[in-house]
Amino acid sequence: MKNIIFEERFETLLSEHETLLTKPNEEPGACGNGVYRRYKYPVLTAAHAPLIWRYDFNKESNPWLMERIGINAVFNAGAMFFNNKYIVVARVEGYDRKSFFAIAESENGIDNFRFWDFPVVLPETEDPDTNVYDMRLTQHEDGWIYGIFCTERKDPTAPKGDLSSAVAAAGIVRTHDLVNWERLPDLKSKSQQRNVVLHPEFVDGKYALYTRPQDGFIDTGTGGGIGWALVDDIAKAEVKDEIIIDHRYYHTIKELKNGEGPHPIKTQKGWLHLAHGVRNCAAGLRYVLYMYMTSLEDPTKLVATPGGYFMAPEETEQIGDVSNVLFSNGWIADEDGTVYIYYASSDTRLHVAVSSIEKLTDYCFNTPADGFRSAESVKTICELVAKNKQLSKT
Ligand code: BGC
Ligand code: BMA
Repeated sequence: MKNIIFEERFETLLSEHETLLTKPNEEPGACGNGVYRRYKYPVLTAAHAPLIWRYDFNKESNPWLMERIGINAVFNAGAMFFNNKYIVVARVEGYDRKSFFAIAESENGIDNFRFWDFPVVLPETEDPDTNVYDMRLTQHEDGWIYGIFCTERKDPTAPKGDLSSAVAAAGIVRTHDLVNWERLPDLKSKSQQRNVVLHPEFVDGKYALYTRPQDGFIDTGTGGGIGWALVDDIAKAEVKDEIIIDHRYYHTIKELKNGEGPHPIKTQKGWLHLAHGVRNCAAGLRYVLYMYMTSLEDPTKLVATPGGYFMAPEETEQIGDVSNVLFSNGWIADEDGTVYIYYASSDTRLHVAVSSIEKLTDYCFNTPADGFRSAESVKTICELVAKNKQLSKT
């Protein structure tokens, strides 16, 4: 017997999904700030998740064609250019609050992203992960593609009844094809770690990691900011000497926490970094993106520190599962210098903004550094006004 409900829903589901996946993105009409262009539509949302992940398409076992597995959000994605495609490895979160990784690809980097049929099957260590998220991809000069991500497990020392205390550490995997992943031991470190990122080149013959030491699961405490550590063997990675290269400061956008975004891009003027900064306020934690540059000769030395945020949540980006958050752990630089910045808003969806290495470098070197006091901010504005007034006289 024909199952009308099933047939109708099947057609509608498929066509609505296809319309969403093939919807062209649009450049914004407004002139913007000249530094980057945000594209109008998110590149990935929960609704982009393949229907075969969510529906049992068998008429016998699912006569009403109901959704069986719900996807809650698609956000914080690592990114790379691979086999002539723009690839993102997104953090996908189910209705069950567990997140996992899944790869989506696009021909142009700005729309028509499509997930691969299967999510990433991540091998585990002998200590199983409760939750995994925020993978950074690095094509390393040793020939492997590495993925470093946060692995979270319940704190074994938490008092009975405390079901929230957890331990964050850096999990490490590597691959050649983004399908078969080899799990290496988690990064050993005296402190908890989140936002660990592998630098793409050897430094003094060693693997170099951006770290983010933290005293507790949420509080970075005495962990002063984005750190740096050299590691002899990535298959037995251990943070021994860790130095802080990008500090946190009182009354700035990174007062409470900061963390490296994707691995930095090499430019003629230094390594270009994208990071996130967090401050606390009555509405909770506010996450914004900021930039900095480090020296090619000594990647631990800051050479440009533009003040304030680079991007902050705007309009609909401000609202989501965890509101007031922009987070980025992926970007792709084309050979012509175009940079695709994949950023997520409010732990809910993934967007793209486009800029170029030249513009971002100019932004880093010519945006005044944070003066740390209101009077200094006024002084830099007055200097610019005076310079502009001078211009109109000539
Ligand atoms: C969440 C992350 C969050 C972290 C710290 C984890 O349980 O999954 O999204 O960054 O807690 O708040
Ligand atoms: C963190 C991150 C992200 C998340 C953010 C806001 O600490 O690691 O996964 O986007 O919190 O919830």
